[in-house]
Amino acid sequence: MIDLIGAPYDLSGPMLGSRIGPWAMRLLGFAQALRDLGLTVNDLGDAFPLSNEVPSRLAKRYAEGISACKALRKSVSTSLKKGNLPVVMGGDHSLAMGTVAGALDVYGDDLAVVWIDAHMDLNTPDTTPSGNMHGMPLAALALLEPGMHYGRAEKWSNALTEAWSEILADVVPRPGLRKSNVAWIGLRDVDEGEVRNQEGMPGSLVLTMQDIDRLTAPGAIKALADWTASTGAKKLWISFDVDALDPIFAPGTGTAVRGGLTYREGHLLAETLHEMGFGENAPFQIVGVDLVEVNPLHDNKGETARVAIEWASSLFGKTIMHTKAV
Ligand SMILES: [Mn+2]
Repeated sequence: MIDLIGAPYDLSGPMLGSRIGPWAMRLLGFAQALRDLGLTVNDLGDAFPLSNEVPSRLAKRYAEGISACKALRKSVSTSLKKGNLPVVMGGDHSLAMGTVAGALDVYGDDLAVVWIDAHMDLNTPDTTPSGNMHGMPLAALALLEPGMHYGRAEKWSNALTEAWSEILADVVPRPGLRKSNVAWIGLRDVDEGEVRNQEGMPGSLVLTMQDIDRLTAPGAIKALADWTASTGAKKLWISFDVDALDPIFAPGTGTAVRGGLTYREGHLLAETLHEMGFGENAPFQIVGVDLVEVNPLHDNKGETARVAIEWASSLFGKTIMHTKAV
């Protein structure tokens, strides 16, 4: 059974609007699209209330993000313990600190994360160029301590440093996500500090858009399958940021970067992940999914919410000739 969970929070990115992403996906028929595949779908509603406030103080924004992540951690671990498959609709990508934390509560070292995104989201408070927490969730999940890369002292530092300590202490369960158990796909906008942080994560896999161009999509998918086997992990969390897709196909998102996955490259990836992660003979088990950074306020007639629904349908087994999941 699929548990749909809304996560209406968007204060960790530069642009407001993804807090209503879950509602755009609901109104465009996400649950029904999955039911049409023969799946049982339960929409649990939102993990925390949708707010119409826009606090100006950074400390308040971070505090709301932390409480959103705590609520999600609980919703996700509850869903997993029931044997269900949580699909979390964001919201911005900082929410993955909560969703993956919930999966870590249940699976620990057996969990690996496939991060499909234009960005690494691996900044620590000392490397972030923006102070935006949606660029930092993987660093928190891997419990990366701030280093001394830049010694930045911008205005966000104090509030961010405090929020970071709280996240590492209260949101992410020890010992955190194994540093080898992260694969990135679709990268094309990476910060210098993120590259250094990734150097401290041996065994993790980086597939940039250059890699996808050179290997082609099937070659990149083979590299992903080999990496997954190398981690020893059997449970996969798929964290899909719609900005992995080229802005031609997903214009409604906070930090669009051109040069992304084409519509079909994205779908081939979803279709192959389906084969890898579902069914009795599959080598791995997909245990949960994030669909984040759908921003209806910057969208073009609902295209981005629609493409997220279509991508998720492929992940859950829709193919061109067989619309029912197998
Ligand atoms: Mn992201």
